[in-house]
Amino acid sequence: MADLDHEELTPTPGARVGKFINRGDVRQTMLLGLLFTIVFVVLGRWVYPHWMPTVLTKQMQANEDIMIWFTVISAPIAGVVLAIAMQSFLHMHRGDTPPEEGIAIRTNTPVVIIWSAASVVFTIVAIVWGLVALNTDSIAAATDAPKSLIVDVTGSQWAWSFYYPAQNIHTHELNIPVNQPVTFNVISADVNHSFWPVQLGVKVDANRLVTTVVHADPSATGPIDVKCAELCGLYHAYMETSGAVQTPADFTNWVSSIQATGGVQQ
Ligand SMILES: [Cu+2]
Repeated sequence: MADLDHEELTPTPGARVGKFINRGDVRQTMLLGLLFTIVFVVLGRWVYPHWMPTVLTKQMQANEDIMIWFTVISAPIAGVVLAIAMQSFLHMHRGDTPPEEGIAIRTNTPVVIIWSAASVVFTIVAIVWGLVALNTDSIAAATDAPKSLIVDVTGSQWAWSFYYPAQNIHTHELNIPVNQPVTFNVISADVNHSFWPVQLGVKVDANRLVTTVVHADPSATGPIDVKCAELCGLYHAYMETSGAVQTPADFTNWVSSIQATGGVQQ
């Protein structure tokens, strides 16, 4: 071991990296890492999206895109970590005799530099991506504001209620027409809640005395699940309702049917 120690102390990082990469177990781990990476990329890009909620708005599409691409970007990290874990598990020490001590591991400057630079790049990509998405959304919301359908949303322990000012109807179902931007003015009647119409891809706090505003652009028809995403008391988990993104004709019929019964949904 004395010789090895002496050899490892020699400051020749290039030669050490070469020797390291030529080791059988290291090559095996890299190969496993590559295989796992491919598996995670295939799962993240083509399998997981089938388990995500239906995309009914541009916002939900953006959310799912970011989840898919971040899964793909992080696949090599998960792949290499799993490969190292698998390699350690398969070659774990068996028996009574303790194994010989391994060679000393010291800082490897090229690895530290590559790793730090890669982390910085990933972080900048995430920040810029988020800021661009936020900005695009704000611009779209401002442009769409005049033609938006307005829905006033009230959270209370433990139900959601909706008021459509232009239609003058009160409902407990959230129906909206496709291809028309919608603006939700969200408030709470009591404690803090969080308004989460899952398939619309938006989620915003419902606070008492302060109205929060959120926009969505429905691009497809389909059912909506509305949930509360802020622990708000005993029946928080049951604070749910449903609704749908409908065709404009279906929406108009639905509005008329409620107006016909005095403007309050039964
Ligand atoms: Cu809640």
